[in-house]
Parts: sequence; C-alpha cells; structure tokens
Amino acid sequence: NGYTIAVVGATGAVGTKMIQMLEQATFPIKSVKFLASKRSAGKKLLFKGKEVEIQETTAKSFENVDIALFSAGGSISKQFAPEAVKCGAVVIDNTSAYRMDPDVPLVVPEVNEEAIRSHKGIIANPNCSTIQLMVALEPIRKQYGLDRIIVSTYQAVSGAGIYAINEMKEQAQHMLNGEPYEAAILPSGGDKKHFPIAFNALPQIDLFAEDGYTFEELKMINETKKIMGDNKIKVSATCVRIPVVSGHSESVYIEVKEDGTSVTAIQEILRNAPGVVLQDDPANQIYPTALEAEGKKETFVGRIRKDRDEDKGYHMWIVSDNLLKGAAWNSVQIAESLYKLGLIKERN
Ligand code: A2P
Ligand code: 11C
Repeated sequence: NGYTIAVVGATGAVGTKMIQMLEQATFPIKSVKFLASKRSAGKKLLFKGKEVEIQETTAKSFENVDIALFSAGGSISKQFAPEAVKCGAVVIDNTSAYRMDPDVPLVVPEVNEEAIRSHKGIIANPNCSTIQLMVALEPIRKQYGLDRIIVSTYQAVSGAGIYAINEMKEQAQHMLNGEPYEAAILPSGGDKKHFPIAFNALPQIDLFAEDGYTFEELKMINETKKIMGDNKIKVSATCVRIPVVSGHSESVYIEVKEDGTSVTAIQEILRNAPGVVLQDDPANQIYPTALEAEGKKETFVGRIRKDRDEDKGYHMWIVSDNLLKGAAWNSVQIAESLYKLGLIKERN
C-alpha cells in the first residue's frame, strides 16, 4: 500500500531534486513514475537505490497516479496537468502556468497550508524567489502587519535549468583560459539577445512585460499578494541573475504597520518561525550565504537592521536553496500536507 507518485521533468534541475526529496518523504510511496521527454525515454534514474526507467510523458502516463509533481516548463503543465487530473491525480505544479488562476491554491505550507483544502485537482508551487520571501516575512506580517515590501534579488543560475548551469561553467572556464566564449541561453532563452553570466550580473530574469518590469518581478509581486491574501500590500521587485549555481539571495526592505517594533523583537519572531533559521550576528560575521544554504531545506535570514530614516522600516538578507525550498522541497511538502490533512485517498 501507499501512493503512486509521478515526476514530470524528472531529468531536469528541479526534477532530480524532487526525486531526492521524495526519497525523504514521510508519506507511504508504493511506486514512482519518472516522466520526461522522448529524448530521455529508456534511460534510468535511481529511487531509493533501485533503477527506475524514464518514460515519455503522454496523456496515458497518469493512469493510477495519485500525485503528479510537474516541473517540465509551463507549456508541458498546460498540456498534461488536465490529463493527470482527469485520471484522478492531484497535480502539484512547479511552473507558472496556473499560479494566478483563482481556482488554483498557491501554497507555501508554512504560510497557507489550509489553502490546499480548496483544490480542484491542481495546486501551484510559487516561484522560488517568492517562496523564501514568504517564509521569512509572513511571521512578521502576522505579528505586526506589513505595508510595503521592496526586494532586490541575487538569483542563482540553476533557476534557469541545467543548460544554464552548464553555460555558466563553460563560460567561466573559457574566460579563465582567455578563450572566446558564447552566450546562448541567459538572461532568457526566449529573448533576442544573450549575455555572459560568468563574472557578471544580469538585471533581467525572464522576458520583459509592460512598464519595464520582467515577468520574474511581476511573479514576485502578484504571487506575494495572493499568498498573503492581501491585495493592498505594496510590493516591488528587481530581479538580478548572478553567477552562483544554487541559492537565491534577497535584499529585502519592509515597512511594518505597528509602532514600537524593534530589531530584537523581529529576531525573536524569526527565531521561532517554522522553516526559518536566524543567522544574524554581525559582530561575529554571522549572516546567510548562498553556498552555505545549498542543500538545505530552510530559509536563512540575517542582517536585520532598522532603516535609519523610517521608524517602521527594516532591512534584511534572505537566502534559500532555490531548487529545494524554492521548488522541489516545497512541492513535496505540499504532498506531505495533502497526506497529513487526509486529502489524498489510497486507491484499491
Ligand atoms: P528531457 O531531459 O527529456 O529533455 P530543466 O528545467 O533543468 O531544463 O529541465 C527541463 C525538464 O523538462 C527535463 O526533465 C526535460 O526532459 C523535461 N521536458 C522537456 N521537454 C519535455 C516534453 N516535451 N515532455 C516532457 N518533459 C519534457
Ligand atoms: C529563476 N525563478 O530563478 C526562476 C525560475 O516561474 O517557476 C522559476 C520560474 C518559475 O530563473
């Protein structure tokens, strides 16, 4: 007994981490199905030490699947998530395809786990840079209210997939050797121009939308309002890609609603917040870094300080592994929540 779990995009940067996170899941797993494109069909991946053959994703792939984790890009989710739902599976979708759909809960379990009760077959996993922001800020919002959030991100290349990681490593090697190098993917595979990411910082993630914001920035803005359930909260974002493999970092400015707050009180809130690790001791150079966060499931917060002019303003530095809490772990955590809340029935 137990559940049948499918991973769509099993060979990708996030999919491979989903498999690792499923190995650590506490709900019973009867079998797994690893799905990808035709190119990968027949290759094998390990699950708990046993080989599992990768299959091509088709509408038929979801027969008898209880939970399907999707991370193969938005168009694959659009194409196959409804098929999975028709087969009776609950879809946990890591792409942006359904996040803003009013019928689809957008969930960070530490923040709004109960929202999964209203799902109609699809539950959306937020964007990685949104998730870590929510884990750190929701406990402060609950206590003091939040008027405004301004975030600047320093995002890892793995957010753009395996090919982008390879591109960065090859560019770095060529640059160090004084050889010619190419840029073919970043800042966005879908845009006209490409720039090197090695030894660089690119102020563009995803394509540009109207009024000068990128879609990554708009995702952070819109998803924050949906997850916090507050359309009035003021949110702005500037998203930047930096040459780090894994671990998104964020410089965050907030304005709380309440008077009389302090750095020590906010530190205390975060010390006790689920999924947060406080690393905030500047005198001893203790603060979060991307390298240290890599491979960990928590969100790390440090550099908390009061704005020098605005009494209700605070600055902080928030870091998390974008492939784990930002993607694979949050998705598996949603599956754990479905199990814990009794929302997923075993088939006979
Ligand atoms: P494949 O390896 O067979 O191409 P990343 O985000 O790291 O680039 O990974 C993308 C994931 O999406 C991979 O697992 C990739 O599988 C999968 N994928 C790409 N195209 C398809 C498709 N047409 N059907 C199913 N999965 C796909
Ligand atoms: C990045 N945040 O770092 C993106 C990746 O909407 O799921 C995830 C894009 C998304 O490039």
